[in-house]
Amino acid sequence: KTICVIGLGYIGLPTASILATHGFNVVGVDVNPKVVDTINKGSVHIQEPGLKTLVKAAVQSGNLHAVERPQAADVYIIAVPTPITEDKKADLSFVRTAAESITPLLRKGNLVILESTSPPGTCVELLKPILESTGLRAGEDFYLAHCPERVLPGRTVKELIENERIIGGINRASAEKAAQIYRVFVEGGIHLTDCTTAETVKLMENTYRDVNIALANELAIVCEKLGIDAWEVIRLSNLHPRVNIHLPGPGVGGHCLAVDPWFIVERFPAEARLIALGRRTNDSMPDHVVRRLKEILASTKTNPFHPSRAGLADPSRPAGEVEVACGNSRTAAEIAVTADADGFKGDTPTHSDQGPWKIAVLGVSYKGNIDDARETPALRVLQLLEKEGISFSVYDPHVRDFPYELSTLKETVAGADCLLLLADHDEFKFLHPLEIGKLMRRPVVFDTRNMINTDLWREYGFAVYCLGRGVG
Ligand code: SAJ
Repeated sequence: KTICVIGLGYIGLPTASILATHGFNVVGVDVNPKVVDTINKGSVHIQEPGLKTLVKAAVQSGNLHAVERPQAADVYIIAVPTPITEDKKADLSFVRTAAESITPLLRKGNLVILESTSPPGTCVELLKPILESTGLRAGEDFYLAHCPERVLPGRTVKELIENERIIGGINRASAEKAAQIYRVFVEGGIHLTDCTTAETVKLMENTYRDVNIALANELAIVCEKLGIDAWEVIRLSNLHPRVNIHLPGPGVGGHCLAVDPWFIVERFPAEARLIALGRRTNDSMPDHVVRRLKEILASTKTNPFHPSRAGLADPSRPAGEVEVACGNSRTAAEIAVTADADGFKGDTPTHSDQGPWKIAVLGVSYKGNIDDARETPALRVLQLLEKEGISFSVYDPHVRDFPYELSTLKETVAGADCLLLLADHDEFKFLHPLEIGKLMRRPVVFDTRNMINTDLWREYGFAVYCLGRGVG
């Protein structure tokens, strides 16, 4: 069988390669000649664990060949992007173009599968009419199915094989035909349904996660005001057998969670109120991060107890041992509490360093351990910092392609007044406060992902702030 996979991105490329290594003759189509060229050389334009090896094996087997225009095949798989417009509407232009490029090639007995995440009704209302313009009837002359991709970036290759698959057919025969293809390489269960159900299942999976994260983010803000720790609240709540609260953070990014819920809201704005609110809550988190950061900087500026670089706290001194120095409107007791909670302990050197704040921003991909910065909340954070006139340097060990200049870790941290941790890359969990503190102007860290060991950083004199954790 010949399979034509249209779109060689995060989903199309691994899918095409897996099909090729399972004996299908695969033609991969991408409009970008550079991508086509890279793949035909057995290389990749996307970083994903195991992908390079897979693509190489597929190309070397002779079963995968990339081209710029679709070719006649038995099966067509559409795996193109379905982004969102400025006004939060699904942009289906790539799906439409892909479908139109198939029509001259469509023959009796062919199977067309849509993998791209799409608003409910896309198969029935958009794809079917375009393909039927050929005079062939969907479900009778050719088969049409929606098989949404559900793999987690960072684990794509593994999940492509292991995950359960939902296959929605325009009729039962179409779902069965599509299932025959996926059964060849999918080890998880395969579940047949109709097209619109499959579209909605996919959207609801990501919507569930997005709304759940919004709940966690709301909790984080409440806990900051309460002076308690949201991470502890979540950990303890999740010990309950029927509770699974997700984690707060600087916002929800990527091309899935930040996009897909809008596909439901777009069609049902009056009904999908909770979904829209969740989206807005998550979208507001970068604003919250910058607001909190400004508070931290303001308290850093006025706090007379801030340990200078040279005076990194002596860990042997008991916590809370602070001296009251110069004028401050707070009482000594209040200061002692804040100082203890913030990790301001030990010596009390004053500082007179003025000048603009400099923030060391660590991690700008939309989540940890990946190179993908699409729809990243970090971008919004940086834009807000820029607007506030707060200067910054950016370091990310994974991201290569980013609108702001990326620096080395050393350059980023040098002379900084605050470390702002945004993406939860594993590398950051092992940063040593002593090394980092030596380079910074002020040892202050604001961790938006609860990544670092607070006690350790405090031992080294850092003022540690965490999203969702009240300081009092
Ligand atoms: N995030 C939080 N708190 C959490 C979990 C995630 O703030 O507790 C943030 C992440 O930092 C990131 C965003 O949410 O910015 C999304 O990350 P993610 O890991 O939840 O998901 P994606 O976008 O990488 O992949 C999702 C997955 N969907 C589900 O788990 C239901 C994946 O399986 C889908 O295939 C993918 O969307 C997709 O393509 O739709």
